[in-house]
Amino acid sequence: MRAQTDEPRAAVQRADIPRSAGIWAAAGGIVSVALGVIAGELTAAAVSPAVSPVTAVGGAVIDALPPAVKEGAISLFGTSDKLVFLIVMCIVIAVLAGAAGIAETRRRFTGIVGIAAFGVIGAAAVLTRAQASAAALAGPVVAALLAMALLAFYRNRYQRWLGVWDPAVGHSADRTPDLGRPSDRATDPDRATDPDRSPARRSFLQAVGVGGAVAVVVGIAAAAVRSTAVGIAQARANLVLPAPATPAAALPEGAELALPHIAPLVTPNADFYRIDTALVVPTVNPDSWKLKVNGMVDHEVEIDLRALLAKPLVENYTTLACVSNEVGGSLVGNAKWLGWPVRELLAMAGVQPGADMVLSRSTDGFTAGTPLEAMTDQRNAIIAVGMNGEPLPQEHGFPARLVVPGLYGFVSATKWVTSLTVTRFADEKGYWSTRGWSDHGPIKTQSRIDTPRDGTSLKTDTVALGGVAWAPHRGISKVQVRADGGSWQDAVLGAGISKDTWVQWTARLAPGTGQHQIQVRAFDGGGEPQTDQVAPVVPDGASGYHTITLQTA
Ligand SMILES: Nc1nc2c(c(=O)[nH]1)N[C@H]1C(S)=C(S)[C@@H](COP(=O)(O)O)O[C@H]1N2
Ligand SMILES: [Mo]
Repeated sequence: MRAQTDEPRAAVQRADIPRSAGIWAAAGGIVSVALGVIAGELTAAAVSPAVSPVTAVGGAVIDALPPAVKEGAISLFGTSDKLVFLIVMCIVIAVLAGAAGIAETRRRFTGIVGIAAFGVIGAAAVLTRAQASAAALAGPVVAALLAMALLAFYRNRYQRWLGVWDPAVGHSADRTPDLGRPSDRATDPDRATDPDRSPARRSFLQAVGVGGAVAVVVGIAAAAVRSTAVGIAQARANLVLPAPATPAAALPEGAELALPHIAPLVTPNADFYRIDTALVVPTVNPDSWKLKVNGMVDHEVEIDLRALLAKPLVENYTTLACVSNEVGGSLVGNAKWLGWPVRELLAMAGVQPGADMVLSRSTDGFTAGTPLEAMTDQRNAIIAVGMNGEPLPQEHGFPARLVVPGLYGFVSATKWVTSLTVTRFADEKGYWSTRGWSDHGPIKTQSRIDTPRDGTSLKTDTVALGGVAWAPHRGISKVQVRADGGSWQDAVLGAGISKDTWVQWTARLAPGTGQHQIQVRAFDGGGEPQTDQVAPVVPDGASGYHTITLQTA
C-alpha cells in the first residue's frame, strides 16, 4: 500500500507513470459518460419521447434557479441563453466525467459511485418533468449503468497498462499507482518495463479511441434521430392556413412612421422576442395535437387542429410584452395573429359559476393562470395558429398558442398549448406565480426611446427623437418627452392600429448644447399617465421613465 511504500519503490512509481496517464484516465471517464448519456437519450427517445434525460436535468436546474439569476442570464445572453446554458452543461458534465475517470483509477469504485450518484440525480430530474411517467426513468438508468460498466472496463485496461493488473488474482490492485516491482512486471509478456511502449498501453488507448469514435458517430446519429423536429418543421411548412373569416383591417394610412431606427410597427417573426423555459424548442406533431378544456365546465371538450382550422378564424394585431422587460428593453413586439376566440371554445364546454381563472398548460409543463374574464369578454383573446401570415414559428408555439391582449405573456400567452383548465385563483397558480411573480399581470403603460441611442453625441443642438409606446387593450392617447426634467412636450403619434397595439411616436427637442437627460412618458387610452415610480421587473413588471443621456454640440 502506498503509505508503506519504501523510497526506491516510490521513485519507480514516479518514473513509471507517464505524464499523459492522468489525461487518458480522464478521457476514459469522458468516453464512458458520453456513451452512457447517448444510450440514455436513445432509450428515452424510444420509450418516453417527451422527456430527454439531459434536458430534464437542465430544465430542473433552470426551474431551481432563483428568478434573479434567470433574469441575469436573460439580460446577459439574450435569446442565446439556452445555447450558452447547454454548452455550459456539457462542459460541466465532461469535467465531472473526467474527474470520475481519474478517481476510478486512483481508487476503485470511487468514479463508479460518482456516476451512480449522477444517475440518481438524473432519475430525480426526469420525475420532476410534467410529462414524466415511470418509463422516463429508463433513460437515466440505462445511461448510468452503461457509463458505470464502461468506466470499470477502462479502469481495468488502464491499470493493466500501468502494470498493476495481478493475473494471479484476476483483478487489479485496490489502489494505483501501485506498480509492483519492476522485476515482476517484466515477467508478464503483456507488460514491457517501459509502460509507454507496452501492448497494454496500446490496448487501453485503442479502447479509448474506439469508444470516442463510437460516441461521436452514434451521437451524431442520435441527434439526427431526435430531429423528428425536422419532420415537424416539414409539417409546418406544408400547413396551409385558411383565409380568416374576419381579416384584420389594412394598416391605417400613416400608422407606420417612415423614420429609421424606430422599431417597425409590425415585428417580423424572425425578430420577435422569444421567452420560454424550454431548453429545446418543444416539437409538437400537428397531426396529433389536441386542445382540451376541463375543470369547472359542464362537459369537457377537445379540439384538434383540423377542427380548429375549420372554425371561422379572426385576424388581429396584438402587442405582446414580457413581464421581464426592463424599462427601455426589447422584450415586446407586435404581430398580426390568426386564431379562434377562446370564449367560443369555453362556451362549447360551458363554464360553471364560481370559476375565475383559466389555467393553460403546454406540452413542456409551463402553465399560465389567466383571469377568466379576459378570455370571455369581447377582447381578441385567441387560440392562435398564425403569426404575420405564417403558421406559428416553432419557437413561438407551433401549432397553437394563446394570445390575450393586455396581459403579460407569463399569465396569458401559453405556447404549444394543450389544455385549458377552468378553475379559481384560490385553487391553482401558474408556473411563474409559484416562483415569486404575481398572480395577475396586466401590462403596465410603457414608452421607449429607440432613437437616438443612449450615449449618442450629436453634432446639432436639436434632437430628433422616436420610439414606441404601449398599453395593450387600453391604447395610447398621448406621448410626451422632456429634457433635463423640464416641461413635457407632446410627441407626434403614428395613426396606431388598435388599442391592443403599440404606437410609434416622434418628437423634436432643442435643449441647447451640452449633456442632456431625455425622458419619455405615455398616457393610456383613459388618459392615465404611466407611473414615474421606478419598479423592478419582479413581481409584476418594471416601471419608471425610459431615460437616455445625449451630448449635443
Ligand atoms: N409553453 C410556454 N409558453 C410560454 C412561456 C413558456 O415559458 N412556456 N413563456 C411565456 C412568457 S413569460 C412570454 S413573455 C411569452 C413570450 O412569447 P414569445 O416567445 O412568442 O415572444 O410566452 C409565454 N408563453
Ligand atoms: Mo415573459
